[in-house]
Amino acid sequence: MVSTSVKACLLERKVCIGSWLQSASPVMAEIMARSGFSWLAADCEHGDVALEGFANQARAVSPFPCVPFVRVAENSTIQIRRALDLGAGGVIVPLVNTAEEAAKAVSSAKYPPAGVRGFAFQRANGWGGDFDAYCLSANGRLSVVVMIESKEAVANIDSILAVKGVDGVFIGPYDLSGSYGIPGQTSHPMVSDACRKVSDACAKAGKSAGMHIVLPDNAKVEKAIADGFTFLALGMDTVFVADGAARALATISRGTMR
Ligand code: 3PY
Ligand code: MG
Repeated sequence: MVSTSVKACLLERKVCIGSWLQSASPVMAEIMARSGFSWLAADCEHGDVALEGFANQARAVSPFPCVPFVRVAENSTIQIRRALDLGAGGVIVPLVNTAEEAAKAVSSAKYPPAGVRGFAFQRANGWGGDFDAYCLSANGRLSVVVMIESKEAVANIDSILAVKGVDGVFIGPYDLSGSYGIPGQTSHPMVSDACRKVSDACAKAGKSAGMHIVLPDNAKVEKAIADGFTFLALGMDTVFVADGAARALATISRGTMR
């Protein structure tokens, strides 16, 4: 059910472009999958996307080569288990600050003996129809990406990356800027230095570095790739709609409205 190509990109540090779903809309998910994103993350940390909403988004993207991810609400064994049970191809776990927290995220995502994920007939295994095959392959196929969004996480980056089963890390630029006392200043040198430290550590550890470019433009995306970031989320459904609406309205000149 889930394409493995995103996992391969993570393991091979290849550029892989996804985006973000801030709304619970399966329509947005379908349109964005159709437009060619390799992965889409349903944001269950912020906003109103509940796991039920994610399941419908996963159904909407299933005809396309697009892997549904969940950014879970928190580093919780049950949240991670439920996201994967509903068919997530991977989880993005927010606010992971230490190797112990990274190990908890990995363990939550893996069936025993590697971890503590529980077994159930669920959407991910065709409601039991593909149970055996799914359970045998899930640990190797599903992705675990942990978010680096604090000073503490940056300080601990080498030990976080050393945790077996962490497929990559993902910078949350806004929380990171907040943690450095410069909220919202995602281009501030302190944030750039932190990003460089994370990307250098990833290169050394052979793991993928990712980031969310919430308001993408050519320069930001090219810089991120040049800086070694490969697992990139560009924009989000809500921003795309707002941009399109503003562009449409901008075509109306003042004269036309008179
Ligand atoms: C952040 O910038 O903190 C994020 O989590 C973006 O997704
Ligand atoms: Mg964040």
